[in-house]
Amino acid sequence: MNGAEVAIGALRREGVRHIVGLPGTTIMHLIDAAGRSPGMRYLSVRHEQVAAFMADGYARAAGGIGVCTASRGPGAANLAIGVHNAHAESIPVLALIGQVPDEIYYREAFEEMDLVRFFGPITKWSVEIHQPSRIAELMQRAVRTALSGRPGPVMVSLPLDVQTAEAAASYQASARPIPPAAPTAAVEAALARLASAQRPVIIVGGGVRGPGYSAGLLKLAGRLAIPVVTTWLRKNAFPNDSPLFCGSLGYGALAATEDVVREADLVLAAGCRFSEFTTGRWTLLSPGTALIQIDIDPDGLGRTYVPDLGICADVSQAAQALADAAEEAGTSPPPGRAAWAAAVRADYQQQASPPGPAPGAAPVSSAELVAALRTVLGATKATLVQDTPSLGPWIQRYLDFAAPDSYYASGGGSMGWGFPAAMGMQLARPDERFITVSGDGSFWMVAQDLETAVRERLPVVTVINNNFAFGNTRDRQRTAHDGRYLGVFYSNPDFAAFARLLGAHGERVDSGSGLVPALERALASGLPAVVDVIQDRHEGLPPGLLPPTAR
Ligand SMILES: Cc1ncc(C[n+]2csc(CCOP(=O)(O)OP(=O)(O)O)c2C)c(N)n1
Ligand SMILES: [Mg+2]
Repeated sequence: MNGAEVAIGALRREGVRHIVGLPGTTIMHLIDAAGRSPGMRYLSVRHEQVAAFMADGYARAAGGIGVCTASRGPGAANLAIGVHNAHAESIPVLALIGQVPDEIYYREAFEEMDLVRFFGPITKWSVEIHQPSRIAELMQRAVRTALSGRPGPVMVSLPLDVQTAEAAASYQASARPIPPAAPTAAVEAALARLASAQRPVIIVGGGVRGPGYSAGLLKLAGRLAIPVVTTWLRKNAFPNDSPLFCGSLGYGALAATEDVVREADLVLAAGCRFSEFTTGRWTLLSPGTALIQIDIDPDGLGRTYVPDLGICADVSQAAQALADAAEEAGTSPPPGRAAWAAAVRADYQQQASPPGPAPGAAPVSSAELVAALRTVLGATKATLVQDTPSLGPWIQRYLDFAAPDSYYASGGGSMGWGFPAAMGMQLARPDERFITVSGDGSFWMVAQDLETAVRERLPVVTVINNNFAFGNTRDRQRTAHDGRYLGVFYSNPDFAAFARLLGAHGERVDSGSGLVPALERALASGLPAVVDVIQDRHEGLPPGLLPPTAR
């Protein structure tokens, strides 16, 4: 076998069945080996950022690793945005990159680039393999590293002559480490505090990983009548129809959601890293609020808020242990807590009822768009993938997700993540439907890959909230630069016609009443589809909300 075949064989042994990339001299052997590997599907995209975002979406929806590939230099640089985003979001992505042959390295060879240094700060591990005999070992370790503990992206660079060299297929067993469990003493101490607190709250974050909801968290919150909020963009980490759910924190959070944390005497942080947005720049927790923090990563414990009790454990396991201990001990909430929790939820529900569409304000208002999405998602059980900046807070506030794994959003900040991520999710869950919502600026960064969606039969429905503007940045100029608009308005092509030109389904919607039928037709077409929703140039955030830090 050659090195490329050994590398692909190692990925196969780790369960990888999809590789997304864009060809280039230094990865042709890898692509060839993938094509000849039974059950392995290789797909080319039209820009490497799309490959990385697809791998990210695949990883999220499959609950495993997503693999993307690119050639050295320019290909690698194009891939980097998606690797950065995966790093910011702890998503297990493997970036497999071809490198100039070792025999000509360090001479500024064509497209030569120090890949290990370039990717070092944006990966969990960055490695270049120089010995053909070590390919299997290091590839398998790369997969384990990406998936274990706090997950994250890994970059593996394979010089061309290492790929073509004779190599030994010395694979290892595919074992995953058993995640750490909460020690009994910690469980008992945490339970005692949770049982006696007056106004406790659980903050659930991305450390609680699917598929499915955490049964332990559901049982714990229910048994002890503890309100639950989620971190920014993780609204689907807890069922939104639970009588204990009180919204999601972060940019655009409702006051009722923030208040339940501000007024808490005890916070249980379950897989929550206390990000800048979730905590409103670290202003959310009140002095004197006691903190129990559970995190799989010891480095995450106390990084920003120092807990009174820090437990290094798998979050779902620890929650289950707490719930079981409460059951065994017959622990019940103190008198009055259930009534208080119900009142907190009622407050939240009142604020979460969406405002009516602003009459005549725009061709299609964001309120109308959110209402249409609610109708269509409810009827079709499609999964929502949120890309868009300005519509994000509308979704966060006014759309509920009651089924597990039915909503994904990215807090890494990369425009253009949504559509490719949804394509990756579609690869992972081919029998389900995915609707992605993108800003027009964001969609146009990745629009060329509608061709990929058509070619590879990935029937993602993309809804564009088309305000002919970088709306989020426009709002900064409105609020922080006295309305001196520069570089934020532009024209767009007819996105629906563009979609049809590529063989996709395309529709333009310029009235609120046209939304639901258009979305239904887009789903029924069975094709990749674009629904271009025309909005006012100034349509954007919910009333009164400013972009973060633009005040
Ligand atoms: C790759 C990238 N470039 C720039 C930014 C900065 N940025 C954040 S939001 C935004 C505008 C987004 O415009 P659009 O996608 O049309 O969404 P809208 O706010 O108009 O709904 C920009 C430029 C970013 N987040 N990511
Ligand atoms: Mg826009």
